[in-house]
Amino acid sequence: MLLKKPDSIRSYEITPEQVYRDRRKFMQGIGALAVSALSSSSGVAWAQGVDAQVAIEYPGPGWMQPLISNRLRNDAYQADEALTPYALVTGHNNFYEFGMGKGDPKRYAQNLRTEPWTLEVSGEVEKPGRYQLEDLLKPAHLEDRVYRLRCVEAWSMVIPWLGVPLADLIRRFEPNSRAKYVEFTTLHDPQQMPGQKARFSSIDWPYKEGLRIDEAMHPLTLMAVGVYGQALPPQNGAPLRLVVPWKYGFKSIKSIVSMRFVEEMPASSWNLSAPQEYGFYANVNPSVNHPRWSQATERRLPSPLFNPNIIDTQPFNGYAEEVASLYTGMDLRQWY
Ligand SMILES: Nc1nc2c(c(=O)[nH]1)N[C@H]1C(S)=C(S)[C@@H](COP(=O)(O)O)O[C@H]1N2
Ligand SMILES: [Mo]
Repeated sequence: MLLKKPDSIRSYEITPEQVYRDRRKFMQGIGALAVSALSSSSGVAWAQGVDAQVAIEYPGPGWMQPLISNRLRNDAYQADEALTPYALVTGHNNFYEFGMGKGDPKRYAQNLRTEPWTLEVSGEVEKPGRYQLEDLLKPAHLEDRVYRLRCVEAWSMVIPWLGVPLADLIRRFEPNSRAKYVEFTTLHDPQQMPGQKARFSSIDWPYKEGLRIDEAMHPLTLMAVGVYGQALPPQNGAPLRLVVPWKYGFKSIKSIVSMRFVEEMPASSWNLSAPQEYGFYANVNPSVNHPRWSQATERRLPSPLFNPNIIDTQPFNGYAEEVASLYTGMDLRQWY
């Protein structure tokens, strides 16, 4: 997937030709949105480019606008695959805090208060504290990055995120040598998140996830604040969510309020709820099946019921060249 060396360019420095190429790719994805809205059961129509535009539905807070307009385009992270239409990226979600149906997050998350937003940083760092999202992002550079997202349920999408490399944030907190892992926690607010009130839930709230520090510092690991060139909608984990493209989607924790740097491997929600099914590492791996289904293939959305779009799943979701070396010497069957 790395076509060129990472080479960041400011949006305003892009040549007209690049803009055109970019725009065409973008429009192919967006066109799919317009078409699929009309005929979502057609497997052919969605691939045709239609010059439509994504409405700015989620402008985000005022302070985010200049950051969005000055964002960098990183040529290293553009996919040669059609983008998943905006309507699907923001309408087919897993965010159990708002219900278990794929349409529940969009239906029930719209009133989530995301401004102001505080990130609490604690544990093995020189600069712990309660950081305002605005203060964290202003010195950073937002980037557009197109990544595949592979859910453990065997469906996948191609998503143009907007975010900052997690490593850039972490360096500012100055982790010490005991910081071997990072634990992330989602907002816990049952008033706003009805799923957290459910009496019988597979998850012990709040949702937690974790990464090894070298995974967290890897250049592919992104903290997203937007998608399709605008702010993240609440259903996608506004205002701050992790994106780890070589791992199953459940590692990409949403609406993060805390990062804790620790010495021991932290607990993670899905691992706690079903340890035989969901490991801590959760690297996408077509040769290690889920106990209840195969992981060898995936449904690349949109995937119409009567004309399913089934493709082979790639080791590390196609990012093996970049990340396989993080796991040398590890038995990936044992460390699933
Ligand atoms: N807090 C929280 N984060 C979460 C989830 C969740 O239920 N709660 N679901 C995960 C799963 S299973 C997936 S596949 C991705 C989906 O992200 P998307 O809805 O933006 O596509 O979010 C992940 N992050
Ligand atoms: Mo998922």
